[in-house]
Amino acid sequence: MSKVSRRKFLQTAAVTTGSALAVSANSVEMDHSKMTLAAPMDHASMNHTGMANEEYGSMMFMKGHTMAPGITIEPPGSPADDEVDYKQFDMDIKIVEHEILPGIKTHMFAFNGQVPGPKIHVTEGDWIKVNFTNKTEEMHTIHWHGLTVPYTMDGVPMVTQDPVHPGQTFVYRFQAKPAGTRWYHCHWGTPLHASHAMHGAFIIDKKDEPLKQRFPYTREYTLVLEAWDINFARREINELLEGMKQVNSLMEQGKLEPTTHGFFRNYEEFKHAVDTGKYIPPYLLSRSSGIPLDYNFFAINGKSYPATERLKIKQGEWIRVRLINGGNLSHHMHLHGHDFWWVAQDGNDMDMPRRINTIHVEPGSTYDIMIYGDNPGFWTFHDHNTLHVRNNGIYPGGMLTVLVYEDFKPTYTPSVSIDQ
Ligand SMILES: [Cu+2]
Repeated sequence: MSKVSRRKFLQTAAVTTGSALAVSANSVEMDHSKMTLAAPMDHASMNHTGMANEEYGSMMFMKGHTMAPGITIEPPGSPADDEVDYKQFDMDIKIVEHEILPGIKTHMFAFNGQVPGPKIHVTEGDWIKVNFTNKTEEMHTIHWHGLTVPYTMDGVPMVTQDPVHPGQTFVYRFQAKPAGTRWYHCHWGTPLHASHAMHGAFIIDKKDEPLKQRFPYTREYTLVLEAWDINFARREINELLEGMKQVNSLMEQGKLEPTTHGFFRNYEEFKHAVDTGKYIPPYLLSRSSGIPLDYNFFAINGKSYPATERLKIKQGEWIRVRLINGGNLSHHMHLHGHDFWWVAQDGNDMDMPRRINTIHVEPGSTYDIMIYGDNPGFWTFHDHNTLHVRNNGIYPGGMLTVLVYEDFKPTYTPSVSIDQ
């Protein structure tokens, strides 16, 4: 495939998978004076950047974008390199085979090959630069959830930026604020990408941590809670890749027509194509539409019980646990043998910490708790919706881990335990 045709393929494939949400999001750029019904795409109309001509270039992608392969995009919105001292992070996105627990491996989108993505841990006020390179054949972005970044860095495709195309690098630059437990996730194809499993923790420490005065914790854990339908993920990834293959083949035969393959200049043109039956939007097809997700694996930091990482504590020690819900379901995390202190929500310290033993963890939200080691033993910490404490329907499993006292000599252990 030539460079130009490859870019055209990727561009069109992006639109095909971008769906109508993208269309309506960009309807503010509608220009009635330029409306004509679509003609088949013509290679000669491509300019040197591989972008379709103005007629077709302004609809699905924001004005001024560039689509040259391998290019690095640095949008405005934060100080230049020589104005502040940036902490740099390189992030890429690939499809990896991830082992949820022994015997269960499945393909997922993964930042730097990890599920969840790498934890970014910085101090409030730090200047951050993330060089994000897309190593898949799908579109992606990164949204910085709960951070007050400039809008150009917010990572919402078709609203604040073009999606990051295969092979491209997009540079996110912003100041780390406000402090607290925050996170990041992909904002393209969110039901698949963000939950399966393009998400990770973004922890911002205060320079002087006031919570440490009341809760002098010496260790902390970050737990990203995940709910997966691995059959949905497999189906979606395969169908996306297959769809891109078909688009590629049609394009090479010169049979790819913009209005029949989801490449519109504005909302009116999109609506007209649907109303006249020229274009069938993806949400009318069988794909994921109409198929309720059937979550079958529940994980903490990428692993289901008994593969989950244990929490360690000593007698007389405070530990801090940061809970981040990276999935689409609600969880109710219950700790046996202890009341803990709920001290922060969405990264912000609560005026009045509350003493509880079960905490709701809603989609998109983060919660911080402090646990005091005053009851030596082995204590489970799990979602009290016990349907989520299963692996493919088999109990026990899923969203469960164990709080283990390190300096504890057990006086009794059961004869059969998968945990010992
Ligand atoms: Cu993505």
